[in-house]
Amino acid sequence: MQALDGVKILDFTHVQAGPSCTQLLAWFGADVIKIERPGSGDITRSQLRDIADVDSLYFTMLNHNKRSIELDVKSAGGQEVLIRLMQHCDVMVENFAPGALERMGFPWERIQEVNPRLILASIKGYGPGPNEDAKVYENVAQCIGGSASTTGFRDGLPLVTASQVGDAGTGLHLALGILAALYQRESTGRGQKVMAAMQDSVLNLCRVKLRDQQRLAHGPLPEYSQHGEGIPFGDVTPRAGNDSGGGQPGRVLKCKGWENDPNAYTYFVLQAPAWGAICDVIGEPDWKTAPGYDSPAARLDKLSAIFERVEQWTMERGKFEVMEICAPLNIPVGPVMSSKDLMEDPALRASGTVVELDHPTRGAYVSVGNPVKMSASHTPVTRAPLLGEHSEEILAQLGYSPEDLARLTQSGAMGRAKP
Ligand code: CAO
Repeated sequence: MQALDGVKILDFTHVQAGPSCTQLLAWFGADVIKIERPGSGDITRSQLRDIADVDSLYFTMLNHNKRSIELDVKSAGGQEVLIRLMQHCDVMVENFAPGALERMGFPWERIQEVNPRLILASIKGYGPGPNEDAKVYENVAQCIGGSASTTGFRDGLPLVTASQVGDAGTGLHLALGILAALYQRESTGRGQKVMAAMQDSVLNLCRVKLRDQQRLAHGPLPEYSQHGEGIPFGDVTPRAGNDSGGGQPGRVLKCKGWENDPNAYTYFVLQAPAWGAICDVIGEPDWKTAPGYDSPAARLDKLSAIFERVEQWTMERGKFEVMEICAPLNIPVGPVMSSKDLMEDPALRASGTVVELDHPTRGAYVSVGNPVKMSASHTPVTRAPLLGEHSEEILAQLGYSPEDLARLTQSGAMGRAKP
């Protein structure tokens, strides 16, 4: 039994933002039917390939637990099947460029005629306004949503982050909207349009930076290291480097081996309740009560010097050793984990957050499983489907006979017949 057993999703998504949303729903047990263009499918199948003629890791890591049907939705046969799928499903999820669904012949009014219970969930770059027709990709979303202007170092370029907050962040928001719409449908009996714009989703994730923008009107931001360095603030939220964005100061500090290992670092938070333990562990017990050190406010103007002292201590220890010493003392630290560290982490393997799967053409591959754990809805992660792997099975489920299948295949609506 899974939480979304019985929920049927027409997955009309591509690239990353949409597929990350429908993958979440699939993990919770929804039947996700991915419609793909005959012959080529989702563009990511062939992007960043590591093995020739084999579905890329890009695709195979974003489309777990789904079924794939090849369908040319612009052909007469394809439109016929699409309509039947719309009648069969509870939710249609899409992240085409603005207007694509209308050009396909399915504005919202028509969708409602086809199935008034169908929820239409869309990802677009921008919400309504002057840019609503613009195409948007991950890094563009990070720029337009306020992430890039506040990421990086003060004296460097705006930076994009590796976290896919534009794509997967928006996918998450959309998934939540879909579940809310499904819940509302329980009482109304009707579907509705659900839209998550990438700009809005990134902005929601950058909420604390809008907080800081307003705080600037009332004085400098003391937790930013530039304050301690005596550098005045301008009138926009500056890039904060690795400074903590919360009320507890934090920095990235070197650990043993940093000269040769790009990830031999730890994050270290000078959390106020842990101050005594921090002073003891780094060998500065007097700082616990010394004037100028004995309260978070008093420490603000010497944060850089304090972190330098802490770093002298961390530099003599490995990043995992720092964790082993500090975590039992309730000091919030965390090693800078490389992708390799994460792939090999036994706890993540044991919890199913990192999974190894077998794929018919690529063999074994490692992927990220469902990060959300539920006590009564287990998530077995299955590999991504091959292109059109479930076409026949899905058509049969929709009530099509073998003759219909032959007719649709012959018309080209389903791509070339499989040998
Ligand atoms: N059969 C027939 N036609 C199909 C089809 C199918 N199965 N699947 C898609 N198509 C067609 C669409 O109808 C559309 O045709 P038109 O241009 O004639 O309307 C076309 O293929 C592709 O649509 P697109 O414009 O969405 O694709 P693109 O590669 O040019 O743009 C992207 C990609 C991501 C920039 C754009 O889709 C977009 O802005 N999406 C919304 C925001 C978003 O999700 N961005 C994140 C992407 S992940 O990084």
